[in-house]
Order: sequence, then C-alpha cells, then structure tokens
Amino acid sequence: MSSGLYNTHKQDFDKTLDLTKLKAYGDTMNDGKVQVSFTLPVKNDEKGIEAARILARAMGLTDPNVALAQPLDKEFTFYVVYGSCVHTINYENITVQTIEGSVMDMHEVDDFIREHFGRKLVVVGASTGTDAHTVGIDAIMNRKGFAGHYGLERYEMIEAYNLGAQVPNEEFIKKATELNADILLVSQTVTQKDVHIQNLTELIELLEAEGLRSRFVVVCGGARITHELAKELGFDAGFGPQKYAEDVATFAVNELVNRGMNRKSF
Ligand code: B12
Repeated sequence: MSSGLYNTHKQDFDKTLDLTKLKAYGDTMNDGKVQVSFTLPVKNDEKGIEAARILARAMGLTDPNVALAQPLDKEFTFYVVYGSCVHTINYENITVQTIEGSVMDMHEVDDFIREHFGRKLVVVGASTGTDAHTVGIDAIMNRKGFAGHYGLERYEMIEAYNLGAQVPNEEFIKKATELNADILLVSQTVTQKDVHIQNLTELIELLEAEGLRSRFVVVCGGARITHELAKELGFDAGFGPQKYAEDVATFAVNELVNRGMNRKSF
C-alpha cells in the first residue's frame, strides 16, 4: 500500500521536476508553497494584517494567507504568512565552496596526529571581539561536546585552550603565540551591522602585520559563517551549524600536513 503511494508520488515527481526551474515544495510538485515570518512595527488590527499580505505579495508570494498575527507590543506585531512563491531558481547552475573528504572520528584524529606529528597539537579558541556568545566555541572545544560529539578537550592528542568570550584580537594572538599554538579557532555569532566581518578581517590583518599568518591554521565558525565567506576573509576554513569538533579537527590536521607543518618546520 505505502510503496504504491510512494510509486505514484515518484512518477509524479519524475514527470514534473525540472531542476533548472526549481520551486519550493508544499504538498504537490511546483506548488511553490512557503511560510515566512516577520514583525511589522504597527498595531495588531485588520490594517496591520492587510499590510502583512501586501508585503508578502511584494516578496513574490501569491494568495498570501496570514496564519498568525501576534502582538509583541502596542505597536509591534509578529506575522506568519503562507503563500505560493512565484520565483524559480536554476539548481543545475549552483556551485558551492565546501570542504571535501571524509571526516575522521576522535580516535582516528588522535591516531593521525600520533602518526604524522608525534606530539600533541595545540588548539587555541575563543569568541573574539565584542561577541559574548560562548555556546558555539564550547560546542567545539568543551570536553563533553555537543549533540553527541565530543569536544577537542577530550582528544588525547590535542591540548585545547578555550579562552572564552569577548577576547580582543590582540590578546588572542598574544596568547596563541605564548602557547605555541598550531590551530586557532574563532567563533562569531553576532552579525549585526557586519560586526563579524570587521572583527574577523581585523584578526587576519593583525596576524599578517605581525608575520604570523602562515604559522597557524586559522579557522572560524558560527551560525552565519560559511566556508566561502571564511575563505574570502583570509581564513583557512569556515564552519556553520551542524558541524562539530571532528569536522574542524579533520580539516586542521590535514591542512597542517598539506602545508608541510607536521614536524614544526617553521
Ligand atoms: C544563548 C544566546 C545568547 C546568550 C549567550 C550566552 C552564552 N554564554 O553564550 C546571551 C543572552 C548572553 C545573548 C546575548 C546577546 N545576543 Co544572543 N542569542 C542566543 C541564542 C538564543 C542561542 C545561541 C546559541 O547558543 N546557539 C547554539 C550554538 C551551539 O550554535 P552555534 O553558535 O551556531 O554553534 C554551532 C556552529 O555554528 C559551529 N560553530 C560556532 N562557533 C564555531 C567556531 C568554530 C571554530 C567552529 C569550527 C565551529 C563553530 O559549531 C556549533 C555546533 O554545531 C541565539 C538565538 C538562536 N536560537 O540561535 C541568540 C542570538 C545569537 N543573539 C543575538 C543577539 C542580537 C544578542 C545580543 C546582541 C542581544 C542584545 N541586544 O544584547 C547579545 C550579545 C551581546 C554581545 N556583546 O555579544 C542574535 C544575533 C543576531 C545576529 N545575527 O547578529 C540571535 C540570533 C537572536 C536573534 N534572533 O536575534 N545571546
């Protein structure tokens, strides 16, 4: 019964799916159904609801349906709107910059370090600049880890130093140099007014000015960090949500080997 239903859907899918004109999927192919949510600085009444509908149409949604209008304050209302998005995209033309290769687990990383370095690697991490969010860097570094993935402090062959939050770039570099770090990890969560771009750029500029850039593998991460953005800003890699200690550890140890830095050759 269920496989019959699956086959019917599959046939419908094969017939109507055109990846050069990809549309959002609600419950039938190409219906374009999406849900958006936003806040308008107006009071919660019929006029506000109509404003939400008009804004949704301006976003390219046909038949917008305001499913929720929730007052946040006297003059602020939160809306959830459903509609059919008229836009299509060409999926075939999309290219993304990603980190290739399979990810080693904690034990494999430790073995790799033993084999290629014969010593512990030093990792220094922090949430830098004015950013007070620590949960991201803790997820990567704390012994207990995050979502079932142990953090770097648990790796036998890694000496991990988590400097916490709001660490100025100068102090971060000073500490990394003192600790003779191999790998620097920077977390950035706040992206308002592109503060993360300014802060990440400053770190790379300071490292370059001090002639230290090539001495470390430098990696950043955070909810809105992509590998592409990180590379653009001069980092070796960038990691976003659903990335864990083993992802960054695998990348960093391979990067050190690829650069010929496996026996502290500088
Ligand atoms: C908890 C929290 C706080 C706590 C932080 C406590 C703490 N000790 O960290 C407190 C209450 C202090 C806080 C404060 C603020 N916050 Co806040 N906060 C959050 C919240 C709810 C969760 C963030 C979090 O912990 N996520 C969980 C972690 C595990 O996810 P993650 O960081 O993405 O990490 C993963 C990956 O990104 C990656 N990763 C992260 N870092 C790194 C680093 C490396 C090297 C690697 C490899 C990977 C990696 O690995 C992790 C695991 O997969 C979010 C909203 C949300 N639901 O996301 C808002 C949010 C991040 N905060 C926000 C804001 C605006 C603020 C404030 C500015 C508010 C204010 N006006 O005062 C202040 C910040 C002040 C400052 N100077 O920084 C905004 C940011 C908007 C933006 N894009 O700029 C958010 C999105 C809320 C919102 N929707 O507006 N916040």
